[in-house]
Parts: sequence; structure tokens; C-alpha cells
Amino acid sequence: MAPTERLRAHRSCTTCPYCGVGCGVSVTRQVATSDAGVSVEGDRQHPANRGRLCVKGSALAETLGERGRLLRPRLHGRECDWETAMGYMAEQFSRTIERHGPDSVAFYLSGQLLTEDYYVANKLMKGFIGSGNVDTNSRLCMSSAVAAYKRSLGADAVPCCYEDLEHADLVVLVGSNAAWTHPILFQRMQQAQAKLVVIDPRASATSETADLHLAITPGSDAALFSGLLNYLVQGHHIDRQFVAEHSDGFQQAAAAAAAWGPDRTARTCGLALDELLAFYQLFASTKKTITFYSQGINQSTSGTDKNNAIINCHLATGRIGRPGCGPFSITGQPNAMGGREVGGLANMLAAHMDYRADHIDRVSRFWQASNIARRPGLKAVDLFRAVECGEIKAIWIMATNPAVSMPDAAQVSRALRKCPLVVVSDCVTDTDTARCADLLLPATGWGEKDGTVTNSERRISRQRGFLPPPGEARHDWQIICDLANRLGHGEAFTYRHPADIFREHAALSGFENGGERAFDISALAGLTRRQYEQLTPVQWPVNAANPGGTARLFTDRRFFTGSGRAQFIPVEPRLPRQQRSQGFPLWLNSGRLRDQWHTMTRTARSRRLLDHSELPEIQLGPADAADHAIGDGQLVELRSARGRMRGRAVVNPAQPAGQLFAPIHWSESLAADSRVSALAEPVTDPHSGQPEFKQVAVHLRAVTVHSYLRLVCPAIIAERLQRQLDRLAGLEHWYRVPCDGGFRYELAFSAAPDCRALALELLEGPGDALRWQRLQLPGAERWLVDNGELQLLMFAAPDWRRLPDGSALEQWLQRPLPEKTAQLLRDIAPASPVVCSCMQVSRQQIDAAIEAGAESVEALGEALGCGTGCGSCKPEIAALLRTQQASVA
Ligand SMILES: Nc1nc2c(c(=O)[nH]1)N[C@H]1C(S)=C(S)[C@@H](COP(=O)(O)OP(=O)(O)OC[C@H]3O[C@@H](n4cnc5c(=O)[nH]c(N)nc54)[C@H](O)[C@@H]3O)O[C@H]1N2
Ligand SMILES: Nc1nc2c(c(=O)[nH]1)N[C@H]1C(S)=C(S)[C@@H](COP(=O)(O)OP(=O)(O)OC[C@H]3O[C@@H](n4cnc5c(=O)[nH]c(N)nc54)[C@H](O)[C@@H]3O)O[C@H]1N2
Ligand code: SF4
Ligand SMILES: [Mo]
Repeated sequence: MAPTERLRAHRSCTTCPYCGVGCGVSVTRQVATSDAGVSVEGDRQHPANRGRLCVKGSALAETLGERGRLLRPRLHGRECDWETAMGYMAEQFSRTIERHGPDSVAFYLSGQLLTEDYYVANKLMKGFIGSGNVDTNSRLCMSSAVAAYKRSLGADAVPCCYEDLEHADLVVLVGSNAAWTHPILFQRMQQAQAKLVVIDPRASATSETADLHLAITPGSDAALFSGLLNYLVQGHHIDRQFVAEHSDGFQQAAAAAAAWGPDRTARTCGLALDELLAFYQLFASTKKTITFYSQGINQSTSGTDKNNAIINCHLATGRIGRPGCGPFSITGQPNAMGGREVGGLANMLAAHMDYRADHIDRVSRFWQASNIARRPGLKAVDLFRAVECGEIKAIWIMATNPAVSMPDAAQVSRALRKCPLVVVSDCVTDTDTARCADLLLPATGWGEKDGTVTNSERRISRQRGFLPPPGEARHDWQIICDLANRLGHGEAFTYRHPADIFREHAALSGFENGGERAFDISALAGLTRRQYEQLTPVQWPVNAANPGGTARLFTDRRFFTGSGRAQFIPVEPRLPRQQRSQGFPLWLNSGRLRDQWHTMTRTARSRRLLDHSELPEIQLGPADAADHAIGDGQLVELRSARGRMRGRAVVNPAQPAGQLFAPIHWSESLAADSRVSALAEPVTDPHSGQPEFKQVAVHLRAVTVHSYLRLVCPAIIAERLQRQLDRLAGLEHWYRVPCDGGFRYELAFSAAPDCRALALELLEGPGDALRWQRLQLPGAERWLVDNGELQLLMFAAPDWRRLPDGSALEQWLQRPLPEKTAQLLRDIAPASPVVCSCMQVSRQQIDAAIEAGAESVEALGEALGCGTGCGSCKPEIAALLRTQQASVA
């Protein structure tokens, strides 16, 4: 390679692989260096973010690299070549289908696949294997929103676009913590200065900034919006013309809502009457209103009705298809929308077509399908039940981790362990689901693969690869086509490039469409490979009538229902299926943290992202903490009728009494008994099949801990420790934090651990070269073992607060140790969590600056730099200011 080439930087534009905002990312890579030479920034040209990135997006480069990556296929735990892996899989699939029929096999996919991956997986199962058994983690996420849009608008078509948030005068966020989960969009909302109303039982970073926060009783949203419809009717705020000319069913919906007068509604929702009326008045009097909703609405046994209760209010006021208006369901995953387009859900066929005779016939002709599925397949919860009872005998899971994310997660692990063939395609070696696999297939990940994704505003963007696949990893679409070929369907899967797949997908969307189906991107069916490479972000529909794409739908007031009119849906508010009882007296709510993504397989690779919150936490309010004699950091246990979970208590003054909150992120790979989904009953919405995650009835107790152990070691010692955890006497809990050069472990014991025995066992082998150092303090013990490089640093104490700062310990994995290691053992620094990840500013620093007189977020930014990076931490800084100012007052 010529020296000039060596120095050349290569730039490419792609999209962020995390949330559904779908930000454009500009990547610079030093050619001829590996991942270390990659830097990312926001793409200024991308309409979703115009150059901005949140903290997760800006840490993308830190998540690259081969550490922990799955590099070769593994069959029954042993590495093998692709030929062996695919030969085995094809033989098992063929034999199972031959003996037990097509419905004995299934694919379980993910909104994190690219559209092209998704399209071929769906085509293979539904068109050629002949079963509808393709479902996806979007069932846990968006399926209620899909079902509700279809019922009322006739199509799974999000009416709004992001610019509408800037045109709006009022944004009502329902069951959304957008400040953390859709940060860049939230920043756009804040800049637009619409009034914000937040409806959420708990206080969040989002509600911090709201003009009005309605902390409703968990699960009572349908009552709230039925009450709103009734208020709009009673107060004559209805758009009569819209209702008469463009909708059906208004009378029935209004009649159903009539039972929800303000007094009853306020009581059901646990609100003061004046709070409720303040919201209703604001909604009634603000024409440009967007209702923006997410998992607090969807993840419910009546999620579809809750969506429709919201949509009804927009139809009644004609607030749809106009700038700054609309019921806006926000998507979670980067390609949740793409999955909906291709038909990734078991009850849809393809390209927004259903299991209707004419649609089946049409798709079958287009695909020249040899064996098209004629009825819907099983939805996620039923699918894993069918796996457990042996009806499904072979399952292929791609780009999702159901052993952590499904309700009754333990059932999923159990089902997979029983299943004769479990194939898992992932980028990393160690996930809870991968642990149940017979065959593990290495997939390429972000930065390596090419294709398209669709964001929350129907905008299709390219994801572009800029790194070669690591090891022998292959693209998901290639692996699927390989299986298709081996099953004898090769002629329908001859794609040589994602562009070939995309063209076919685009052609199907326009095939015999005639304006009947909302999803139509036929204008892109003729893209050359070069045009595909250069495709700029565009919103569907993109067809002959709208060659440049479409920002806002329903501007012509025509809907995709048979009559062309929108449908009101009468709603009977229902309570959560999981109810509190004497045995399980508390509500458990679950959701996301700012800096982690789902089961942490990628975000935990960035140390900076872990700093925001490293512990598997359970948040509770001060009253519940006092009732149960629980202090901050204490080990606690939750039990539900289904399962159990343990974590460290975080006493949060803003958490309402009787309600707990736990993040969804921790898995058995990173902590003991930490899967929050193990507690959730697998009960689902009758229309959408979406599980009820947000309201789980639990029992809380403190776990008595005698001693805490904080331990830092290189990866190889960590592996030994990991294998021994089951055998450690008195171990009540553990979690671990991946760090540069190894791991930090946090162990909690019910009896004083034998530190000496543990150290000896971990460091068995060439013991001679090791230097041992021990410091005994009253009730506490410290160990350091090295051979020039650190082998083990271990601190035990009866109170975790007496342990030294974890990151201060971790740094010794990277640094030469001082001559006098005894001094090191004496060095104790108290820990303080990082609030601003970009500028690495801790809570302690911020508190000190406030005490020294800083009075605003801006002043703190000037003094410390906090909040001046991506800005995601600003709501927390504001909250710290308020708390401190309140305590001074
Ligand atoms: N940082 C980060 N961002 C993410 C993700 C991530 O893992 N990490 N995941 C992405 C994905 S896939 C998704 S689906 C989205 C989810 O995005 P969000 O839906 O915004 O996130 P959640 O934290 O699951 O839940 C939102 C809120 O619902 C509230 N809630 C609970 N019960 C009720 C109720 O009965 N009524 C109402 N009104 N609210 C309730 C919770 O208190 C919580 O604050 O986030 C996306 N963005
Ligand atoms: N209690 C509770 N449970 C929940 C929720 C909740 O709010 N509360 N939320 C639910 C929601 S909304 C969602 S979306 C789910 C998310 O839950 P999951 O989808 O199970 O979680 P992820 O960690 O995103 O899993 C993605 C996996 O795919 C891998 N991967 C990444 N990129 C690729 C790729 O290109 N190809 C392949 N083959 N693999 C890849 C990652 O390493 C990771 O192991 O959790 C659901 N579960
Ligand atoms: S808001 Fe953050 S996580 Fe979401 S797409 Fe943009 S950069 Fe990625
Ligand atoms: Mo999601």
C-alpha cells in the first residue's frame, strides 16, 4: 500500500442502529487502520437529526472491535465451518418439515434487521416453506400501534412527520420517556417550544421539562382519553365537517365515552379534577396538537384500544393530515417500520397485504411462490408456547434476545432448551439466547452491513458498511438465501446484492396497487445499484404520484378503509390483567435508561455509556424504602406470580409510592437474576398479541447482606470466576461491568466470604511469580495480586459505601502498578455517578458547582462543560439544580 493511501481518511454516510429516530451518521475511517481509526459525527444533511447525535449515537465508534464478537459458526458449542453449519441446518429443517409439516418450524426476527434481511426471511418462510410462523420482537413493541392504525385508518400508516412536531403548539407525550428514548426528536420538540404535557405514572427526564405532568394511575390511559372525547363532545369542540364527511362510527364512540364524565375519570386516573380539566381545556383549545405515544400505551392487554382512544380524539377534532397535528405512534427500533413494510409480523403477509384470498393470490403470483402460507402464523407469546409444547421443533432466531426480552423469560429459556433445533444468528458470542442455541451463526453488524431502514416518520435511509466483516461473519440476507438454496428454492433467491432485494421489495409494494395500499415505493423499483448506493433519505409513499416522497399522509382526507373514511372505534377502558393483591402489593413498571440499549450487547462495550448507570437497579420511592427498611444500594428481591428478580435499590424521591421501576437492560450474562421480564405474566392484547409489560404486580423484600466484594481482574481470570459463581458459599447476588482489559465484579454475600480461598482458586497455576499484598482493616479486607501486571484487586466490606470507587480500581488493569502497592490499597475514593457522559462530569462535581453558586443549566455548562455535548443530560442537570435549590429554600 502506498504511504499516501495509508493516511487517507474515508468518509461515509450511514444511519444510527439504535432508536427509531433514525439519525444520519457521518463516519470517518482512517484507511488501513482497524476500528480504532473510526470516528462518528451527526450527518448534517440528514433530515432526521441535521447533524446532531445523542450520547448513544456519538459513542458508536467505542462499540466497534472484535472483543466479544462471534467470528465463526458454532455447532453444539464447537467452532465449525460454514459448510458444516449450513449443511446441518438445512438437513434439520428439511427433515422437520417433511415429517411434521411447515408449521413445525419458525423464524423469530427483529426490528434491528435491515429491510433486505427481513424481506428475504419473510419470503422464504411465507412463500416457499409455506408457514406463517414468522414473528418478530416488534410484537413486544409496536404491534398494538399497528393494529389500531389499521382499524381506524385502514392501513399501518403513521400520519405525521417530524416537522409536524415543530409546527405543533401542543405535544402530548403519553407513555413515552422521549428525553431518554428518542433524544434527538425530543430536542427538536423542545426547540420548537410547543407546550408539553406528559402522561406517565412516574416522573421521568421527560416529565421534568413538561408544562404539565399527569401522573396517572398505571394502566388508566383509556379512561383518560375516553374522558377527553366526552369532554370534547360536551364542550362542542368537535370538527363536525370532518366527522360528517370523512369518518364513520362517531356516534358509537361518543356513546361509549359518555360514561366518562370528569369526576369519574379523575377518580379512575388518580388525578385531581383541576389537573384533569387543565389538560382537557388545553387540548380542546389548541388546534395544532400532536399526541406522541409509545410503550406506556402499547405494552398493555388493552393497548390497541388505548391507541384507538387517542386516535378517536384526533378524528373528532379533525386533527390529522394537517401541519402540526396527528396521532403519532413513535417506533422504538431502528427498523421497526421496515419490518412492518415487509410483513415481518405473523398476521401480515407482505408489503402491507394480509391473509385475504386476493392478497394471497397476488403475492403468490408476484413471488412465483411454490407453497404460499394461507393463514397467519403464531404471534411471539404463542410461538414460544408452541416451542415448549413441542409443536414447533426448529426455530431460527435473528437479531433479538428473547430469553431476556419476552414476558415470562424463564419459560422462553426452558422452551428453547427443550427444542430439537435452535439456531441463533447474532454478532456476539454470549447472550442469554445464544446460551440455548444448538447452532450459532456469526452475523455482520452495524458498520459492516449494507441495506435500508425506515424510521418513525416513514423515512427510508441507507445503512452503509465501512468495515470488512470480522472473522467469517456473513450478512443476514446471505445466510437466509443460503438456507433457501439448500432447501431447494434457490431460483427465487438469486440476489447478489442488497440492491437486488430492495428493487424486488419496491416492485411488490406497487404490484397491482392502484392506490389501495398505503405502502407504495414503486418509484424506487428501478434503482440501479449505483443509485441505490447513493440513495438519499426519502419518505414513503414514493410512487408515480409522489416521486419525491410524502411527508404527511391523509392531507386529502381519504383513508385506506373500504369506504375511504376513517373509523371511530368505541372503547371500553379496561384495567391491567395483572392486578395487585395482598401477596403482590406493589406495581412494577419497566423501561429504558438513557445510555443503554436493550440487552446491552453493544452499549455495554462503551465504558462511557456504562458510567451513567452500571447497576441492575430497582427504583423505589422513599415511603416504600422506609416501609421495607431498604436503603440506597441495598440488595432487594422482587417476586411475582411468575418469577423473581434481584437488583440494587435506588431510592428515588420522584418515584410514586406503591410503584417500582426497573430497567430492562440486564441479562443473565451480566448479572444474577436480573431479567425484569421474568416477572411479567405472558398475557396479551386480544387484537395485537402484545404483552402487558408495564404493569406487573410484585412483592418486594430486602435481602440481608453481610459483606460486599468489589473485584477487578483481567478477562481470563474473569472467565474462571464466572464458572465458579454457582459454587461460592453465601453468594446472594453478582453483577459485572465490562471494562478495558477485563471485568469488575460486584458480589454480595450473606456471610463473610473467604477472600483468601477465592483468590487462591482464581489464581491457581503458576503461583510463584505472583506478588500477594493484603490489608486488613476493621471489618474490611483488601487484596492485590500481581505479576508485574494486575491479576486481582479485591475489596471486601460490610457496607458497599465503604468500597473504593470502581473506575479508580479499573484503571490499574491498563496502567503499570506503583512500586509500593500497599499504598494503593490504602487509597479510597468515594464513588459518584457520572451525569454528563460526553464531558465526563459527575454528580458530585455538579453538586459542588451548585453550592458554589451556579444557578442554571447554562451556568453549569460554562463552569464544568456538562450538557454542552449531545445535551441528553440537561433534564437531569435541571433536576439536580431544582433539588438543591429546594433544599436551600
Ligand atoms: N436509551 C434507549 N433508548 C431507546 C431504547 C433503549 O433500549 N434505550 N429502545 C428503543 C425501543 S425498541 C423502544 S420500543 C423505545 C421505547 O420508548 P419509551 O416508550 O419512551 O420507553 P420506556 O422506558 O419503555 O417507557 C416509556 C414510559 O412509559 C411509562 N409508563 C408505564 N406505565 C404506563 C401507563 O400505564 N401509562 C402511561 N401513560 N405511561 C406508562 C413508563 O413509566 C416510561 O416512562 O425506546 C427506544 N429508544
Ligand atoms: N419488561 C420489559 N420487557 C421488554 C420491554 C419493556 O419495556 N419491558 N420492551 C420490549 C421491546 S419494546 C423490545 S423492542 C424488546 C427488545 O429486546 P431484544 O430485541 O431481545 O434486545 P436486543 O438486545 O436489542 O437484541 C438484539 C440482538 O441482536 C444482535 N444484533 C445486533 N445487530 C444485529 C444484526 O445486524 N444481525 C444479527 N443477526 N444480530 C444482531 C445483538 O447483539 C443482540 O443480541 O424488549 C422487549 N421487552
Ligand atoms: S436519537 Fe440517538 S439513538 Fe436515536 S437514532 Fe439518533 S443518535 Fe441514534
Ligand atoms: Mo421496542
